[in-house]
Amino acid sequence: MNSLNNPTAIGVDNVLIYIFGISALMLVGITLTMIYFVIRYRRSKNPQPTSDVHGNLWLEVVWTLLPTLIVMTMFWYGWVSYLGLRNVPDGALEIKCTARQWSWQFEYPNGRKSAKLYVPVGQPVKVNLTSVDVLHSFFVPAFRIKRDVVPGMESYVWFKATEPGSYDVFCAEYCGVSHSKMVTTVEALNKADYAKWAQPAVENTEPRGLTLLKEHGCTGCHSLDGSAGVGPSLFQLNGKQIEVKTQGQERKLTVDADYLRRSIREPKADVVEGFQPIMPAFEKDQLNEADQQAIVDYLLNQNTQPASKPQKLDGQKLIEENGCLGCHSTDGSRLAGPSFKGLGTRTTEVKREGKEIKLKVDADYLRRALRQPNYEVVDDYPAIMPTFDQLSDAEVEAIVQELLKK
Ligand code: HEC
Ligand code: HEC
Ligand SMILES: [Cu+2]
Repeated sequence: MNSLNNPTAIGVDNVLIYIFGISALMLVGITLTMIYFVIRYRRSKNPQPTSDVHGNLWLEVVWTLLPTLIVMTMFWYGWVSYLGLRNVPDGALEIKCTARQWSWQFEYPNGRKSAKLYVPVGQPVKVNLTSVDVLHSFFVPAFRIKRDVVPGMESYVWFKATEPGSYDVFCAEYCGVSHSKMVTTVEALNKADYAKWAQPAVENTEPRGLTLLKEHGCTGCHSLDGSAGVGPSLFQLNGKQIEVKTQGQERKLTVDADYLRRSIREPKADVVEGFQPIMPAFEKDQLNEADQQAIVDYLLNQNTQPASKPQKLDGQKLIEENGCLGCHSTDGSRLAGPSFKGLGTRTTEVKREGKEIKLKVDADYLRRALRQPNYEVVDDYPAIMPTFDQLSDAEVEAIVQELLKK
């Protein structure tokens, strides 16, 4: 068992010790008294009854009130501790947890996903629980937390890891054949390691010009995606034909580097038709030549598409994150579904619309296996593979390519 030095565990343990302690005391006290009475008042020593009491009000009151009070303190203490498990402290990091047959998936505020629950030491963590299929139960013995995970319902647990380490997570609700494999861990990392983990190796690939646009507040007035704003959108400006007013005269011009440079330093020189001349001039001391040039370059080259996260899809990671390995092994052994080992070169026998057919595994088949798992069901396996609607086409493609290599 792991360290108990964390708030949820301390709360639960104290109640347990209290109730167990009182019970043990009662057991010992009552047993000793009983043994004493059995010996002291045994028949061989006392052949005749020595007293004939029919009632004692005082005694009745004491032995009714005392146990009631003791049981009430147990209730009170348990209730307070239960509230401690339900009331999440301020500043908790919220992580989404999705349970499925037979794996856990955690999603962090920055959109990152993982099969293990990574948390920083010293910060409370609120885990929002949902299930996509059947009833599961999220159980972390080291933190003394356990909560049912119900499809169609949101629930939560919270905990705070106080020491770095790896803590077991179990599913505590029988949820099908591989229920016992539905295990993972909480990985508590110290602050520095967690920051490193949370900021994946993805470098800041954002073009400098875009960063500058945000830093100087240009995006407060200008959209980058063509949508309307206080100022004209900066989307696809290069070579655009626009109408401006120059010294009260309307004229047409084509957007080029000179025009853009002027728009930044002297925005009132050419005022775009349909807009108020409210853009502040950005002088050299605010925006030096190099930065101005970076912005102009960005506006000219980039076609100013909305900054989308550059993301290389990793098939293997997607397979791990989406719980495929809960049902599919990679070493040839049989789990709930067929092993991925050698899948790319396999000929499988499936039932398609009730007919037995043999087919060679290829990209199309794998795509269908993910999108319509019940269309072709592999012989000798139950049709329990879930449909992964939440995967985008690109993600499916990455997984398919990865599976072909297996
Ligand atoms: C307070 C709002 C505001 C801010 C901040 C602002 N602008 Fe503008 N911008 C405007 C308005 C309004 C116009 C249209 C009127 C005009 O041409 O002066 C404009 C026009 C422009 C144009 C010409 C667009 C076209 O379609 O021809 C460019 C280029 C431009 N701004 C770039 C920038 C850059 C770069 C920054 C940041 C360094 C910035 N703006 C900050 C309001 C703003
Ligand atoms: C709940 C268990 C379960 C999960 C989770 C699961 N599968 Fe399956 N999968 C099965 C079963 C059972 C079969 C065989 C029956 C069938 O074809 O529907 C199967 C079949 C397949 C096949 C066809 C295999 C063959 O030998 O022809 C592929 C490919 C596949 N799954 C990929 C995946 C991927 C990728 C994921 C994760 C995104 C995944 N599965 C998640 C249970 C599961
Ligand atoms: Cu489960």
